[in-house]
Amino acid sequence: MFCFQCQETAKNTGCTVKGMCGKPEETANLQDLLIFVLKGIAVYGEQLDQMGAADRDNDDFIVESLFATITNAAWDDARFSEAIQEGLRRRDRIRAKFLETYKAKNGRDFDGALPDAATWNGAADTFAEKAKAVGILATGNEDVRSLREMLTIGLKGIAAYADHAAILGFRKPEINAFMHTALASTTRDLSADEMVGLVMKAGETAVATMALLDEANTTTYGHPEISEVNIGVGANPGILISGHDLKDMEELLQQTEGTGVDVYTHGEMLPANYYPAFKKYNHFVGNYGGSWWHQNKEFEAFNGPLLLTTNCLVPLRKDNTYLDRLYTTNVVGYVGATHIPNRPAGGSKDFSALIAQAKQCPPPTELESGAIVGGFAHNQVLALADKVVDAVKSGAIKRFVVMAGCDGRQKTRAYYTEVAEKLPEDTVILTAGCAKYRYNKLQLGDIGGIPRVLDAGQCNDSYSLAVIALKLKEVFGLDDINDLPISYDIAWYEQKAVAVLLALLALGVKGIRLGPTLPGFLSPGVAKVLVEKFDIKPIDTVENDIAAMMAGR
Ligand code: SF4
Ligand code: SF3
Repeated sequence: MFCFQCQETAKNTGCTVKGMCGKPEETANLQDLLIFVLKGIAVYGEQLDQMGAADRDNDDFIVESLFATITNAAWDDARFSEAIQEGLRRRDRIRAKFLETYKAKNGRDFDGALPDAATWNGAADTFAEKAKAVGILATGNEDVRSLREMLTIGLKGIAAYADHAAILGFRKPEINAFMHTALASTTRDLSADEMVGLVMKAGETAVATMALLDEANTTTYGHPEISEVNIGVGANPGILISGHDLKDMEELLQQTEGTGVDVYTHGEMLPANYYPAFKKYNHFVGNYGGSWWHQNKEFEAFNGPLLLTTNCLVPLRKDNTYLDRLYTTNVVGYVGATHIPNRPAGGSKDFSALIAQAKQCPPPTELESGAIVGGFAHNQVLALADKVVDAVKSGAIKRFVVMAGCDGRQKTRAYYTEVAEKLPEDTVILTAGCAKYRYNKLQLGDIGGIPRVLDAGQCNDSYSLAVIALKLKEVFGLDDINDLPISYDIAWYEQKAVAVLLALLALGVKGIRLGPTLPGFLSPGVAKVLVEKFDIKPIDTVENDIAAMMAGR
C-alpha cells in the first residue's frame, strides 16, 4: 500500500505497511482500485460531456465513491469490493454509450487510444492483485505524482461536500463534469502547467461546491444563528450523532421526538445546534465531548447508541465495548457495526433500531458541564456587520485570524490552543471545522459583545468565512482580499481541508500558514511552486507566528 492523503501520514511521506489511521493494506489497495475504476468511467464521461451528450447517471456514484475513500470513513472491505464491481458495470455501460454516440456523430467507429482504467476488467478475486499495480506509486515522476494526487485528494473533499448537497437535492452538473475532467486527466501525460491549471480549477470547483452546500443547508434548515450549546448531559438515555450529514440529523430528531430518548451531537455535528430547524426540538440536548480522535473514550462513556454519518470514525481499541452500539450510514462502514441503509425514494431512513436500543441504555456519563457559543455563519455575522466594522474602525478589533480546518491527535497541535490563548486581546478568531475544539472551550472573552472565537460551523462552512472576508473587503472599499486585517492559520488533517485550502487559493488568499505539517503529498518541486505563487508557509513557533500575523505577514 501507499497512502499519503492525510496529515498523519507516516514520516510525512507515506503510509506503506498499515495506515497511521489504522487503515489496513487491503483496504488501502481496494480504495486505490476504486479510484482507478472511477477514472475509467470519467474518461468516457468527459468525452460525452464534450460531445454535448452528457451522461449524468454516474454522478452520484462517483461522488459517493470518492467520498468513501476519505480518511476515517469506510472500513469495510466488502463494501469497497461491491463498489468496484458496480463501478465496472457502470464503466461498461457508459463505454457502450460513448461508442454509440461517437459513431452517430462521426459516422465511424472510435479508434482512439484508451487508458487501462477505461478497459480493464476483472472478477472480485483479482482485485487485490490488480490494486497493487494501480496505486499512487504507479506514477513514477514525483512532481507529476504530487500534482495528480493533489488534484485527486482535493476532489475527494469536493465530493464529500457535493454528496451532502446532493442528499438535500442540490446538484450542479458543472461540478460533476469537472470531476470527469479531473479524474480523466490523471490518465494522461499533461504538462506541469496544465496540471497546475487543473488544481486551480479544483479550487474554483471547491468554492462552487461549498456555495452549493451552503445554499442547500440554509434553504433547508435556515441560517445558523448565535446559539449557546449545552455541553453537559441530561437524565434520559441518548443517541449520539457524529459526522457532517444534516439530513440524518433531521430524521433522527424527528424519529426520536416523544420517545424519551435524547439526542446529542459529537465532533463535526456540533454546528447542528446552530440551525433553527433543529434547535426547536426539546430533546436535542446539546453537544457531547470533543473532536473525532477522542471518540474511543467518549463513545465508551456515552453509554447509548452512536450514529456515524460521515468521517471521522476511528477503529475501536481492544478495550472498547461499544461495537454493538455503533451504527454507520451513508459511505461510512465498519465490520461488526450495524449499517443503516439509505432512505427509500421519498422516504426516511429507519433509525428505530437505535431508538429501541437507547431505551435499554443508561444515560450518558457527564464529561463536562456548561455551554459554548457558536453559530457565526455568514448571515449571522453580516447581521452584526455594523458592530464588526465599527470595532475594526475604532481599533477595538486589530486583526482576525482564521483558524479553520481539522483537529488531529498529534501533540504538535497544541500549537493551535497556544496561539488562541496568546493572541492579543484585540484579535478575533474565525473558525470552522473540528479544528475549533483546540480552543472553543477556553474563556477568551469578547470585544464589545463580539465573542473572540466566532464559530461558523462545519469545515464546509469555511465558505462562510470567505463570504465574510469578501463582504469586509467591499465595506472597506479594498481591491485585494489580502489587504484586509485577516491572517490565515489553517490546521488540516483530511481531504476536505485540502479542498478548503484550494478554495482559499482560488479566492486569491495569500500567505496562508498551514500546519501542523505541510502535506506529505507535496513534492519539493510542487511545494516550491505553492510557496512562490501563494506564499504558503508552514507553522513556526507560536510566538513567531503571532508576531508575524500581527504585523500582517
Ligand atoms: Fe496514512 Fe492518512 Fe492514508 Fe491513513 S489516510 S493510510 S494515516 S496517509
Ligand atoms: Fe474533522 Fe474528521 Fe476534518 Fe470536517 S471530523 S473537519 S477531521
